[in-house]
Amino acid sequence: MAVKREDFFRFERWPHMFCPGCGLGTIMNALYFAVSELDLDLDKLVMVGGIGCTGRIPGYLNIDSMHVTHGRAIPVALGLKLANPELEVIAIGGDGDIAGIGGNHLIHAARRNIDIKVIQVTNFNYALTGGQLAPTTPRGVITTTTPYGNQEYFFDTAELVAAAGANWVARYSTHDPKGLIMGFKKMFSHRGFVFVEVLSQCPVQFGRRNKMRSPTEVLEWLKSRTTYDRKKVEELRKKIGDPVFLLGEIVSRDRKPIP
Ligand SMILES: Cc1ncc(C[n+]2csc(CCOP(=O)(O)OP(=O)(O)O)c2C)c(N)n1
Ligand code: SF4
Repeated sequence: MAVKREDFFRFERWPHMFCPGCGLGTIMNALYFAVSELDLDLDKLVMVGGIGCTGRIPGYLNIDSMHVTHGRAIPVALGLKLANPELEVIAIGGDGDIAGIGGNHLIHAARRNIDIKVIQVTNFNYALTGGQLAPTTPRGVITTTTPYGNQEYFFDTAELVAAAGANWVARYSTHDPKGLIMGFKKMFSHRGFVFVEVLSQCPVQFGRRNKMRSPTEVLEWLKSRTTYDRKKVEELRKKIGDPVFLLGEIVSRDRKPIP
């Protein structure tokens, strides 16, 4: 490992605020393995987090970072990139942050093919504020604002961003940490607008309201509803109904990025 763990994490800020069994720890760790194995220059890496459990991640990393208002991580990341194109800028946030309140920034940054990376952690609810409905909440799911089950259809954010024009879009899940590390490594090899959606377990706000009382039950749920094989998506959907998610690379283009 080229980058040492103690150089990547701000251990002085430990213990972190994530609940036991939360997928965000797996995601931070996978990011560490990717950065370390690629031996990336930490002085060139910048991360912008929005508001939410996910948005706290940059604060635990020993790189320059910004904690900005809810939904606005992408425009701030864009400003950083325009000010210094040498930087590798990553915006990170929850599904509410990136696809909900920040959804318009997301689709237009993808359309413009801005040279930044966005990581959306999809835990199917607004976790930090108590488990409300998100645009990614599947139908039938119980949240604090849908106590009788969600009636609405959900965004497949990765497909949305692919359609909006991003250069590289992929999706991974915390039930497969090795796949996630590989995905983060690939993410750094692409330029232009790069979007990685990570399906993740929120056992506290999402799991326990939906008869999944332990983190492993949510991980099993994720495993049962995902496949890396595009041909199997429809087959699986017919068998168990939505949500079903394709994992791995969803789109790969080589359009000239801005800036
Ligand atoms: C403008 C604004 N609206 C609402 C909020 C309240 N708020 C804080 S975090 C959040 C949602 C968190 O959910 P998500 O973005 O999915 O992140 P998670 O906590 O699930 O990681 C909301 C609605 C806020 N801080 N600012
Ligand atoms: S509320 Fe959910 S997403 Fe937030 S730290 Fe706890 S388990 Fe993780």
